[in-house]
Amino acid sequence: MAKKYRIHLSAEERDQLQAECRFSAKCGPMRFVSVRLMYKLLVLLAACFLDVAVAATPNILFIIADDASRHFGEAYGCSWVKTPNIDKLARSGLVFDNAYTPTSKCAPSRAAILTGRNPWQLEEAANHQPYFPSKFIAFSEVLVKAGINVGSEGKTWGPGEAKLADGTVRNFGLSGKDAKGNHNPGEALTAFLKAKQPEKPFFYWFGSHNPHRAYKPDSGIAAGKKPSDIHHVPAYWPDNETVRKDMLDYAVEVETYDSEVGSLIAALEASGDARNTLIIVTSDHGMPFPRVKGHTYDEAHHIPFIATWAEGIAQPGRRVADFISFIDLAPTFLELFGVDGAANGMSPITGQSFTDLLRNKPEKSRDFVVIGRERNDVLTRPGSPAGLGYPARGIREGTLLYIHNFAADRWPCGNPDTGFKDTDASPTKAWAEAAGESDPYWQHAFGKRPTEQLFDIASDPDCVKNLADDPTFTVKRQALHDKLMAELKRQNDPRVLGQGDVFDQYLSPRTKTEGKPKKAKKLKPLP
Ligand SMILES: [Ca+2]
Repeated sequence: MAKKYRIHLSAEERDQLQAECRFSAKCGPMRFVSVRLMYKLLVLLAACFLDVAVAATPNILFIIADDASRHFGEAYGCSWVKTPNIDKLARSGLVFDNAYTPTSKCAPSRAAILTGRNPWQLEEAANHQPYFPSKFIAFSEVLVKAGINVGSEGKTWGPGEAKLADGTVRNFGLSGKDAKGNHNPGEALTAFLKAKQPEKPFFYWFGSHNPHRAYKPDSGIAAGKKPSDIHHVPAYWPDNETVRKDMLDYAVEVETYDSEVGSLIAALEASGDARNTLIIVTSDHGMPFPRVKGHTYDEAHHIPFIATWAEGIAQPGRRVADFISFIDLAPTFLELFGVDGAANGMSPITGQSFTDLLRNKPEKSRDFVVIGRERNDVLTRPGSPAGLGYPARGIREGTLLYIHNFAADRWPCGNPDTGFKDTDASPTKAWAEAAGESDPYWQHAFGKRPTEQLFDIASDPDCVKNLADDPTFTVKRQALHDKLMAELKRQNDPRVLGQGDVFDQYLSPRTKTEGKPKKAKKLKPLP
C-alpha cells in the first residue's frame, strides 16, 4: 500500500501554493514560491523517494478532567493520589508548572478553550450556565469545516444552552455521546479511529465527569486510603477527619480519571496512531471544595497540564515554567492543523500558540496570565435574595497573584441566607457552614473580601496572607493593578469599560426553571 505523507504548511503558504497552482494551470510553469515553502516541498518530495519520516501534522487527543486540581501523583508530587497512567505520560512528555484557566467554573472555562478568548470577551458565555452566543465560533467547528476528523466523548462545553443562529442545538462540532458512569472511554475512541477518514488527521476530545461531585461518602477509606496519607490540608480548611475524608473521596475520583486516561492511551496505541498524536491531559479548573472551584485564588485556576507527542516534542521529560492559559489552546491546535480560525469566522483570538514550547525554542514572552470571574451562580441576579454575581479579575506574574474585587460589598458565594450556592455541597462546606460566621474557616470560605488582594504564591500557595496593605509591596501591587487594568482594557472587558453590570443582566437557561432560592438549612456545629 502506498505510504501517505503529510506536511504542515502555514495558512499563508497554502494560499500561496494554491495561487501558484491556479496560475501555472493557466499559464505554464510555476513563477515563484517562497524559499521556505520550496524547502518544505523538496523535503516532502525527498521523503516520498527515500521513504523517511517528515514532520507531519499531528493528531490531537485532548483529555480534560472535571474539577481536578494538580493532584496527579508523581507528575505533581502528590503521594495520596495514585495516577500511574498520567505519570507515564508526564515522564515521556512535558509537565507544565504554570498552566492556568482564566476562570474556575466549567462553562466559562470551557468557553475559553473553544474560542481562544477570555470569558469576559465572550458576552453571556462569561457566566456559568449561560446561553452561549452563536456569534462566537469554536476552533472545533472550524476543524470540522476544514475536513479534519473531529470526535468526542463525555463532557464538552456546559452546563448551559448553545444554539446556532437558526435555533438548532449546537454541539461545537463535538457530537460524541456524553457518557457518564463507569465505562471504558477507549472503546469510543477505537470506534472513532476506525471510522475516520484515513488521509486526514484527527482531533478527539474526551471530557471526563471526574472528579466532579457528588462523591460516595467514605469511598477513599473503602479504597484503602488513610486520612494520615494526606501530607497537606490547605490552611483555609480545618485539618480534621471530615475534611481529610472528603479529600480522600475526591482522590478516588481523580484516580478514576487516571484509569480513563489509561484506557484512551491503550486504544490510541492499538490504533498505531500514538507516536504522531499530541496528547494533552488537563482539568477545567480546581477541586470542588470551598474557596477553590469558582473562586479567584491560585488553587482554583492553577491547573494540571501534561503534553506528550513522541514525534513532535523536543527534549521530552522537561518541566515548563512558562505561563500558559486555556486561551492558548485554540491557536495552538489551529496552527498544528494549519487551519485559519479568522478566515473561518472565529472572533480574534487573545491567546497565543505554544508550539514553540513544544519545540523547546521559546519565541514569545509568557510571563503572566490574567484570570477572573463574573456570575458563577444563576441564583445571583438582579432582584434575587441571593444578591448579585461577584466580579473579580486577577493577574499572576512572577510569584505574585494580584486580585481586584470590583464589588467588595457583595458576598463571594451569594448571600449567607441563600446557602452559598456558588460553592458545591460537600462535607467540607457543611462543616464550614455549621462553624458559623465567627469561625475563621467560615470566613475563608464565604466571607467578604477587600477590594485588593495580593499573595506571594512561593511562600503562601494557599493565599491566606493578604499583602495588599504591606508597605513592602506597595510599588509592586500598584504595578500589577495597572498592568491588569491595561490588559483588560486592551481586551475590551466591559467590566473595566464602565459596562460591567451587563454580566448580571444576562439571562440563564436555568432562570426559567429555577424557583425561589431556598433558605439554607441550619446545621449543628460539627466536631
Ligand atoms: Ca468543572
